[in-house]
Amino acid sequence: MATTDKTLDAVIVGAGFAGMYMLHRLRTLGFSARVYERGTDVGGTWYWNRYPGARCDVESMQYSYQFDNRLQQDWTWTERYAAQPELLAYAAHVADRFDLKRDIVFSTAITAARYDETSRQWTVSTDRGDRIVARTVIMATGCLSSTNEPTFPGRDAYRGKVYHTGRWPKEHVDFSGLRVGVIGTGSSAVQSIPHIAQAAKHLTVFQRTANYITPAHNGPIDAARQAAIKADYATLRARAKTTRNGIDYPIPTQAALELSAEERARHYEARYALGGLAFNGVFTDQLIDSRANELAGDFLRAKIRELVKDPATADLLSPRTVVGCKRLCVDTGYYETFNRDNVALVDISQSGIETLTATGLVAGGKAYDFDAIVFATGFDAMTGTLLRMDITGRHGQSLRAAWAEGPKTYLGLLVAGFPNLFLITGPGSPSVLTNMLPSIEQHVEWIGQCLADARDTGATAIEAEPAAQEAWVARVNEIAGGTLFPNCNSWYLGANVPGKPRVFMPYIGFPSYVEQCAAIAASGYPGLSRT
Ligand code: NA7
Repeated sequence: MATTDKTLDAVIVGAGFAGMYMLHRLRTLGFSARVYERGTDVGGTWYWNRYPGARCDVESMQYSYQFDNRLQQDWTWTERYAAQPELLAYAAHVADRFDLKRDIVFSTAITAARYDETSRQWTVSTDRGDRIVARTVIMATGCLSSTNEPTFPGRDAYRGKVYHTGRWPKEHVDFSGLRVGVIGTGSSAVQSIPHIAQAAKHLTVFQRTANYITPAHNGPIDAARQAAIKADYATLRARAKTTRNGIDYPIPTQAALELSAEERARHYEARYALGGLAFNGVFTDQLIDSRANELAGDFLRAKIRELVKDPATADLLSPRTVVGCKRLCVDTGYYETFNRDNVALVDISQSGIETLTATGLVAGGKAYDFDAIVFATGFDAMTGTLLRMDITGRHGQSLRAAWAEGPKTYLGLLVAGFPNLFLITGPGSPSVLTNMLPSIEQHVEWIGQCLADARDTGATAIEAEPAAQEAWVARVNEIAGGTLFPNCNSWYLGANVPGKPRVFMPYIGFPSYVEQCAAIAASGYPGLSRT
């Protein structure tokens, strides 16, 4: 077992976009820091999600760092929505450009972190037996980094190949000539299914819940448009920060229920033509009033009937849930895939997957044989990775115990009882309801400032006060309660993982969140004890 001889100012867990920028920021502020990453390279979510068709659902010109103007001017995106290889290349470029890798330890997972009240330091343990002592631990562990792998009976009996979209192999997976089953119809399935269908001899898709899907309208980025954005990038970046999700889309100004059917249809068509997540905000009442939401659902269901030839399949693909309550999926050719002769859709909403067998699986009492099964079953989102580590704060309290009824944080950044532990895009912050890159940057900059301010005042322990945390958790819930977001079994609520507490985790509203964080920093950090 190796123990590092020097106490670091900070250990950062994860070398995705959050961990990379955190390292750069801390260096700039004069702190010593080291990143630990379980993968063999940088990229985080884009390192693991290599499945065919993996692509960001936020436009490239916006899903990118803005902290360094030369970086955003120099980098050229090729497509409107970047595919996984391009995002990984971007991450590698950033790592090289800022010489980050000399402070990143790869192929090493953090298994535990324990706070010592006397020394006011954390001891962090790795799966390689190392122990690192640091004043601060910063969890840059991502919101979708622990896969959700349902424990179907017979899982060990199955003799074919098994893949999970969130842990896709680095090597090319060749489905040609194979009978393939895909379990799940969320974003990862929606993106990968058209590609798998093209290669496979036959593809069977097992759907528990139909999701709302809008078209990406992806394609090459026009060079003139890219140049125009770069000529005034600051304006686009600033405008994006005024929207609820930190993405520069037209802000809705009218309520669906105030308009005639014809006027509404015009708005829906315009947003559908724009494509992607823009459809979340066609009208001001869409995510607040269920009657308005139902109208948006009617529009999307009509689109499915236009795209899918077989009426029974179109009906099965038509969601009955709240539009936007689960994250909208953004597709290229998903619905059209169900017009192919080699693709079948199986409804498992009633039966679920009953069991895996040596040769396939059983659902709805029927046996299916497969050469390969793809789990597109998502993630133990937002808390999974944090709780899989053994994190122990003051008085020997574990994070698992502190969060037994659901995650509790102050600003999504700090946890009472866990001094000097920071979360980037943690539960209680806007995170997954926003464009992750500006959310990451805002958190990294706030944490850097908070640490620098503590250094200036000589404080060595920074901790959320329990009352401030309680008030924050109540605020997050109150805001969510005023919307339709909690009205379905989404991973925002933890509802996709059996036994997980049902608590709405993200804070809704990027601009008001940023404002509050800035006000707290400017007024001496009320809600935090700094000693
Ligand atoms: P998602 O969106 O959580 O989708 C997972 C899918 O897997 C979804 O259709 C689930 O059905 C299905 N699922 C999960 N567990 C089971 C079981 N036990 N049986 C059958 N089907 C199951 O994950 P993704 O990876 O697609 O996307 C995650 C995010 O990544 C996405 O929101 C984007 O932000 C990018 P359910 O809907 O729960 O009934």
